[in-house]
Amino acid sequence: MTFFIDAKPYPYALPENKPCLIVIDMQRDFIEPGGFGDALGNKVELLTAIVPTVKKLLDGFRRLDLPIVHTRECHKPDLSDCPASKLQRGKAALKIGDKGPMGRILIDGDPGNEILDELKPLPGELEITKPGKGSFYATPLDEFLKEEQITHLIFAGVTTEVCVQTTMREANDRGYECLLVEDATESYFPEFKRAALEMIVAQGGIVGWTSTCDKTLAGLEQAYGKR
Ligand code: TIU
Repeated sequence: MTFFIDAKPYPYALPENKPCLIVIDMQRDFIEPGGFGDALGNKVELLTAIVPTVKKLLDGFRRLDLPIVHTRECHKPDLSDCPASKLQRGKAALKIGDKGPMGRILIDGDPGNEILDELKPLPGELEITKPGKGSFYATPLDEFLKEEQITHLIFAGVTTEVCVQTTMREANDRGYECLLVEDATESYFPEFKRAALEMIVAQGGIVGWTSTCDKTLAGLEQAYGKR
């Protein structure tokens, strides 16, 4: 019997093997004042609104014993993995590697790069560091998913039209069936979030599906809950 998540543009069929939750970049750099997002001139407080929903999604996946991957956008302390184009782009108040109130901006191991306390990975959950906006570029993500025979990915995190959408597009091209949880993702630009969600489901789901946290958990509970 096939179970579904009520989704746009049509119901998302759940696989026999378990789907994986990918939580993108819920790190202090993007969500708290004094980080990279703030240095780029963004209103970071917009992003805090989704923290309880991302937590609810994490709790649901944990309860059902479904796999979870967390990502962090960051660079090595010597910046050897940061292209000059990324370092020099724009008029950031603080550039990548500069010292800010939470340590060096977007550097692996510095306090600002940590995932928010409420959403910290638990033992057994994979945490991936990534130098790009996409989560497949220069990371072991594809290898891990193939090893685990995972075919379906459910996405949450920030920001919708940057790291989340880039990762979904990378995943879609690699053959994964992708669903984005619309109330567990956020952008500094509400109009970009709205447009990104529409782009994903347009043309019969050209990039994948979207649904809400409650509908996603209801579908997962039906498919993988104890019966
Ligand atoms: N600036 C912005 O919207 N996002 C990023 O730089 N990274 C992520 O989206 N994680």
